[in-house]
Amino acid sequence: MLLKMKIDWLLQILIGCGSIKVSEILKYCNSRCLAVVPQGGNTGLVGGSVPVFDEVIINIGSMNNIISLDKVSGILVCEAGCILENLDSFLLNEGFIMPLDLGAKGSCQIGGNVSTNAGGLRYVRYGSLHGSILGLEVVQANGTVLDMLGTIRKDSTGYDLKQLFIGSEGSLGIITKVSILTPPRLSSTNLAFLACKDFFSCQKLLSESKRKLGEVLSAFEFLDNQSMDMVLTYLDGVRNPLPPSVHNFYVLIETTGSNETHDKEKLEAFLLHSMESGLISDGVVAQDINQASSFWRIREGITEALMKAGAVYKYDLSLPVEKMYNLVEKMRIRLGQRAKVLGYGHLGDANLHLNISTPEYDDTVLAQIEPFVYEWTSSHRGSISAEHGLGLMKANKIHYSKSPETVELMISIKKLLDPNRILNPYKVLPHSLVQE
Ligand code: FAD
Ligand code: 2HG
Ligand code: ZN
Repeated sequence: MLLKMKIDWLLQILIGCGSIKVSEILKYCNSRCLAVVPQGGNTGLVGGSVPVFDEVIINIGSMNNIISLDKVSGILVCEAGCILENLDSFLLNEGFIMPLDLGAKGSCQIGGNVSTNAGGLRYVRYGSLHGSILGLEVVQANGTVLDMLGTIRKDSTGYDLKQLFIGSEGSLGIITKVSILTPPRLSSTNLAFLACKDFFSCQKLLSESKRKLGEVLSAFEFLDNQSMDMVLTYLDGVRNPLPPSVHNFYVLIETTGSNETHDKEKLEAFLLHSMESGLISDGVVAQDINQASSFWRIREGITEALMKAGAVYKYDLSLPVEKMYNLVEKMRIRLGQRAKVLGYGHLGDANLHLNISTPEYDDTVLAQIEPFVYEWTSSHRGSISAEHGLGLMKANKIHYSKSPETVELMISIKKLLDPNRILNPYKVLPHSLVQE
């Protein structure tokens, strides 16, 4: 009964949600030591947005207003519950685009994107949210509303505190408003879908494309043959745009620029040269937007195909490009016929998505994968989470990427900002250390 009253009260407060309402909820929860889970579009891949026990979920999806767009600078200010794709559609009409794009764009929210420090397909061009986010409004655990909603590019007055909340996965505060620098929408986009015989050729193609397509390069993605098979097997209506042949790797190169003829000629000359030098074994350039979407569907559909295939063990790693695929091969040797091992990801940013698919979860398979995958990544000074965060699933693995002193400082910051530890418990940092 008491719980029902509590929930009714919270629901009432959420009607017509705003930062003041979020503040009231947090004040209430903090005073009673009730744990909360901030939730956006719930598309995260590490269990950050789901309650573990009896936490109160604060979903800010109804805070979805666009507040302003400066049409000269491209600075957009909006509420944190805006869906990424809706923001991109709004901007399209105004001559701008969002600096990030993900397969989950139809459901994920900008507040969730900022909280996970999401990367995605445009990272190679527009970089990290740590650069694009100009300001945030954040509600602290005790209900204090922090106005850091700057709309200027340059500001070196004191500590840049908003950076602490980018990638903190709801463990330090709830983001309620976002100010983001959006780039101009350029008129010409080209997309090539290419095949390479080995990973070394993919790597070489990347360095060549950075040199020769530099100013127009807007995405550089790769998938291996096993990822292609997965998509062809589990997704309806998807086909390989290249004639049947044994291709070990596929690469998508997108260019975005302002001069249709120049950009197309530049890409075609690059592809011809790469074909002649043997870096590319086959390829096709999208002739219209529908064909381009069908190419993207292959790359963006891998996560969905994997979910349909059965159990999946997911790893999101930053590694030196030249070492990256060695891990996939090592994993295949370790697992043999017991699992399908897929390697794909944002090659332009040296971000590997290593996914291991089995008919069902199996502890003996897991024992072959972990801790090996983390130890190997750590030994190459990589990151065990390039863009998905640590959430619940990887909170205890943080030491593979961060030194003990760094983790200790993070825990001190957590305790300072959230002394009652009500914000997203069990996530990001090892729970036992936060509770000490
Ligand atoms: P949620 O999943 O709801 O939450 C994620 C975390 O942020 C949780 O810890 C939550 O507590 C916290 N949070 C959410 N909103 C707030 C808020 N307002 N204030 C404070 N904390 C908050 N990720 C990439 O980086 N790159 C990709 O290319 C990519 N592609 C994807 C493709 C698919 C098909 C899927 C399913 C996921 C993909 N993801 C990708 C992962 C996911 O979409 C991103 O992590 C996304 O940024 C999460 O946003 P969300 O709104 O769904 O957040
Ligand atoms: C992608 O780039 C996403 O497609 C999801 O980050 C990766 O499912 C994954 O492992
Ligand atoms: Zn990704």
